[in-house]
Amino acid sequence: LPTEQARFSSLTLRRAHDSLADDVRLGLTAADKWLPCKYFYDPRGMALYERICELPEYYLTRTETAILKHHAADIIALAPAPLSLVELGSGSSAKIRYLIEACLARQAGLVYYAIDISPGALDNGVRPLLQEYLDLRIVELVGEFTDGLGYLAREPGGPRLVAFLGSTIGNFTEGEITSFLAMLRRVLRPQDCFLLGFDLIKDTGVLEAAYDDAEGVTARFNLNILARLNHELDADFDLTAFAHRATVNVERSRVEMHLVSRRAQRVRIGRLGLDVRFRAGETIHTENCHKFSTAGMETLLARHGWQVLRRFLDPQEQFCLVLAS
Ligand code: AVI
Repeated sequence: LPTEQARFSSLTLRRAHDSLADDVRLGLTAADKWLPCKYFYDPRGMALYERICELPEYYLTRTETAILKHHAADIIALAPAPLSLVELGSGSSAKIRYLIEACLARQAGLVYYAIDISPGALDNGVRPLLQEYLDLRIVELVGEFTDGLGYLAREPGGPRLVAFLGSTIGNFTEGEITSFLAMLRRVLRPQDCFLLGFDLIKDTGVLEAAYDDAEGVTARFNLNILARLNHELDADFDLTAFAHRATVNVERSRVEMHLVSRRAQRVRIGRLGLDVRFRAGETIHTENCHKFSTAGMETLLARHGWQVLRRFLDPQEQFCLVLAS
């Protein structure tokens, strides 16, 4: 049998050009201050996010994993064989393992492509799967989703199931969802399938707890973006002078995360040569986490040429996975 090393390969398609400095200048000089949520995920932010996924209040990861555990075989049965798996974003071995097992139950070997912007995102996540599944090959594609999928579209090979899990789509703006779904449609081939995980609209109290946990991990995750600006842009944010706030915006079906300035203050961002003033109570809007109805998401998918094959929910109808072709 090929060794683990021989069953793993990594290909860098394009390095992400970091626009942190430009984005921070744009966001913190705006009338309503904001920062893009993609900057949460430096190594410390990634570790905090992993802890969030295990919090009792944060039902999303646990629920999606349970749906996959129960329905992986049903999902794979609806997709053509033999299949390859593609995952957009860094993988959690707990989730993808169920899809891998369901594939390997009906075909001899499997290639799993993991597309991620940060190299090594897989290292402590899915790489150990190679030890467990001897017929598994992993190909890491380092780059943007578009580049990774574009690369796969030009490669020969059979049908693929592209998984976009974790309700990451909920962190996109409406415009980003539109261009993402249109891009997917362009680069996937007629036989390919798309498996999308998204969080469902629910009771405000449940959402508030999920995004403002008792242990304060989400607060540290939110504040970490300021620590990152201190390190990378030579800023002097006093982290104790900002508070985490998560509010539910019912009209827009989303949780909004903010950092609230506890007092009037001025922050220097050395690398930008910029002073930013805050009024007491003024906020930096750091993230939106959209929640959807099944009908709403299916309408969005249909608008971009996706036909829903089946939806899979947990018994409490908290989270949904949709398989589309
Ligand atoms: C990554 N993403 C799906 C998470 C979410 O729930 O929107 C990010 C997160 N923000 C606060 N807690 C978790």
